[in-house]
Amino acid sequence: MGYESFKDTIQKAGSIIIFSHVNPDGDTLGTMSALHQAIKTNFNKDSIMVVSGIIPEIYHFLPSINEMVSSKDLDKNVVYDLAIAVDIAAKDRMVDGLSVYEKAKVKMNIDHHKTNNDYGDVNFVKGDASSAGEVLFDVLEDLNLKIDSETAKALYTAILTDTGGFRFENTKATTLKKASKMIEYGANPAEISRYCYESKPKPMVLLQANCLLNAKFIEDNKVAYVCITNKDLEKFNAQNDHTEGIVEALRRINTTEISFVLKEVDENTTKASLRSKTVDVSEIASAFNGGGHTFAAGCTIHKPLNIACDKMIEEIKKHL
Ligand SMILES: [Mn+2]
Repeated sequence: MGYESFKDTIQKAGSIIIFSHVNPDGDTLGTMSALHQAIKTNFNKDSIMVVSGIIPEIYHFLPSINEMVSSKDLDKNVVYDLAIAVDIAAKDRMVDGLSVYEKAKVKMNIDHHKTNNDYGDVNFVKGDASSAGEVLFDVLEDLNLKIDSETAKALYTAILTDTGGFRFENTKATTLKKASKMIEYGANPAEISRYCYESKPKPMVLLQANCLLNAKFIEDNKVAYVCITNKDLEKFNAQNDHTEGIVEALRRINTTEISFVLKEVDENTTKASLRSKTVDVSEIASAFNGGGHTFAAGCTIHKPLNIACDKMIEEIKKHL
């Protein structure tokens, strides 16, 4: 893959817009923040950063986070020279930003999901990279572009969070080497870990405790799951992004092979997150037109919560 096209494309662009995926996580936000910073430092150009959904409080420390705008507030008629998607497995995960992305003169795609089908004009997609942040780091390093301390901080956050704190299967020797370089470039690992892992809002912790107490176990405890209603959130004054981490907590149980969390979006829409230790859950998510990675995937099921739950269990049984 030639990285030169990254430089050329950015040099040619007068206006640049960057998109993160819906329900943004540390990778999509960190990579977007890093890219914005790198474009500013290396090309002296500004870029607009677009988010769909709420930015979790724990990521408010990321550089330029206050400059990020909601996809809802975008002027849908503006045609940008260059639109860049970061950490976006499938285009529809840009939600209401998609039309602006589609309209752009050149579309770039920076990602690490193996289900990504190279939907951009210029694609930097590596299915074996730990995170979109790692892909961007490779591009910047290969081109000898400057990675300042702010860029390094954001990239380190992307790698750290998508590897679950350097614990998941996607943590390779090369991943750690790159993280080490980011520390040399100015990222502070203790500070970033404190923000990402030791700064949970109280409603989030209480919601998680409640979900674990109400978790269900089937198939000889191989499958652990919980269904979360909007009422559950209200009870703890929790927000949608506060459900993050529950599916991992269920996988942590020694008998669990597959864990999943279903979250009511509205009366006919349910969001699903899946995790596993051995089974390829991206295949299960694909059955509902979702996607993701082998051990972490997600989808949206256009059914009420209880029906979505039956359908999910039915599908999982085919894969056990
Ligand atoms: Mn990612």
